[in-house]
Amino acid sequence: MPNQWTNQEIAALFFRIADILDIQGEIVFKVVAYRRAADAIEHLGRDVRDIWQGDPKNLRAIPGIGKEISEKIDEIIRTGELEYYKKISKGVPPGIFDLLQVPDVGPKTVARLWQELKITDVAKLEKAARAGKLRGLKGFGAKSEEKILAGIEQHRRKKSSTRVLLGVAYPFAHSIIAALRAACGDAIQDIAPAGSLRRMKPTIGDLDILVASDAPEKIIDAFVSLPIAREINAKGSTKASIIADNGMQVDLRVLEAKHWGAALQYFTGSKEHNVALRQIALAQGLSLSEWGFKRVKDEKEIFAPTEAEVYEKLGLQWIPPELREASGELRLAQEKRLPRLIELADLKGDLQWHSNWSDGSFSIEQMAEAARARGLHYLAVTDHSQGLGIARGLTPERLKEQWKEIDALNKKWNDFVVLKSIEMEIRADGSLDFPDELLAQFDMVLVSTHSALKQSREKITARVIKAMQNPYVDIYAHPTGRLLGTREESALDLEEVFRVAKETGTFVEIDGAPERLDLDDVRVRRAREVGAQIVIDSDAHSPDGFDGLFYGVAMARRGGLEARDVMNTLEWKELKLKLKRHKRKVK
Ligand code: DGT
Ligand code: CA
Ligand code: CA
Ligand code: ZN
Repeated sequence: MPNQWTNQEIAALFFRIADILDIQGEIVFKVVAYRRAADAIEHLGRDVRDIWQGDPKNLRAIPGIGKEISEKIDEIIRTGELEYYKKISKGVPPGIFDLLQVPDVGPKTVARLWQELKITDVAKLEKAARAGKLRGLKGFGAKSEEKILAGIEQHRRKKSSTRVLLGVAYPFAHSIIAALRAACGDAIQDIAPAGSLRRMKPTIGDLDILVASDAPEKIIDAFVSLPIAREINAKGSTKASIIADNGMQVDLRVLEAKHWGAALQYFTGSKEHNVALRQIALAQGLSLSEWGFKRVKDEKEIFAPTEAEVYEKLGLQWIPPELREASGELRLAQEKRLPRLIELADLKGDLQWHSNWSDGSFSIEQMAEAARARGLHYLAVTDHSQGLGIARGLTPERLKEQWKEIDALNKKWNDFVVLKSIEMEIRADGSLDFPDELLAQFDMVLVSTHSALKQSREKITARVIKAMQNPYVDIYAHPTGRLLGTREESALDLEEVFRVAKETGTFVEIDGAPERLDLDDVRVRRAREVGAQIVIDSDAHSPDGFDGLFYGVAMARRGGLEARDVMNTLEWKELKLKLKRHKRKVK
């Protein structure tokens, strides 16, 4: 067992304990307590050890963590093990947890399959269902066997398919929507993406598209006939599922307009958000499903044609999809205190992108004109510094040539300015690529790490902090260094980084490049709580790359940021006054 357990690992262990207790028929209260604790740790945004500080009592400050669980966390941190888990997991076959992932197979079913039929993994379940052996169980028939087999199929697909970057899935979903609109015209009353795509998660499992229409067959036929449809998984009268030529699964549902609001709400998720929302409805005597509300006392149906009506009926503010991750948004909506989330149009400039002076493919002028056409007012050029040889990093000599080009270009506009910046490598030992006297001549300086990312937590944290303490270092970019699907986060102590960012006046960045999206929602939230100032950049290497601003804004929205929380919503002349180099001069 690792003795440097991450929050994610501790959360996973608690989810597992909850599953075991659930299967064993433990009292609901206890199961819920472990799930709540797991959820709290997962969304903490800072290392649980920072709160622990050697005393389990400190952990009780975390909502959802009481005495019993705080002591378990303490044991995990101190010993790297948990006796309680060893005890309750004894004799539980590991395949059981996989069984729980099959749609329509809940803990009670798992317990019965295990005890009565000795079914302990998905393969055995499939065999039994095919052989018609499940109908021996009370309450099971041929229909449930079919349902379980379909569920196993779905589970397999989900497990084998890799998740797709938001930056790929988003334009793809919208191209499908455009194609359906073109093919079906007026038959479509409403159409929208739902699921994780609408919530703007950094990666997407499958696409979920909803259509309101009175002609479902027409829509379904058009959908399965799209040129991008490589395979048809399922085709019914109101829903269909395909595998597209890029490998993505796309689920389409057609429904009547009167169900639109409830369906859009339901299929947007997240599942956890929906579970909590249904509880709120029940407490008001209403049952909520994808079809609408039903009054519990007399079964009267109440439709919600728009999504806003679903929330309104429950006395809640409408919740932007990006916030629907069951991380406190429902309480804020009840108290009418939801943030006014930042929008793309709030950004005035971009502080990280690359030209053909380093690893970009376009000239500074081409990039600047593209950004200006998108409505931006300034751009800070951040080609790589010499330390990054593979990216044709700039030497001081080439830098001076680049500055001449920038000065000349700036004569061209009176509504747009190109600023001199750099993406400077923080070397493995924490030293910087350029001396202070050169750094002082930039408009601003952005630093990052691309090498020696496997350093220990102590080493990499000290290295980054040293850079942030430099008076000419203004922004720390893509903090964790993650590359989605290919590179894990570094071991960096982000809590410490945010603290030092606040103390030194260094900004931390949300990098909008689809493969980075670093910081993510949980970290964004924490950065703001600690008081670090945040910027959103595209990290573009071509004009299309400025779309990164849109994805970066999505992460900021998921983290609950408002425009005022993001420094590059300011015009350059205001932003300039916030840079530490300028603040010092003014004092
Ligand atoms: P993904 O596809 O893995 O990126 O994530 P989602 O969130 O798109 O998940 P998906 O495609 O399985 O389901 C779409 C939405 O449908 C999900 O966000 C919430 C809703 N949903 C699906 N299954 C359940 C469920 O068992 N219970 C509840 N309450 N909602 C569900
Ligand atoms: Ca989905
Ligand atoms: Ca789906
Ligand atoms: Zn970079």
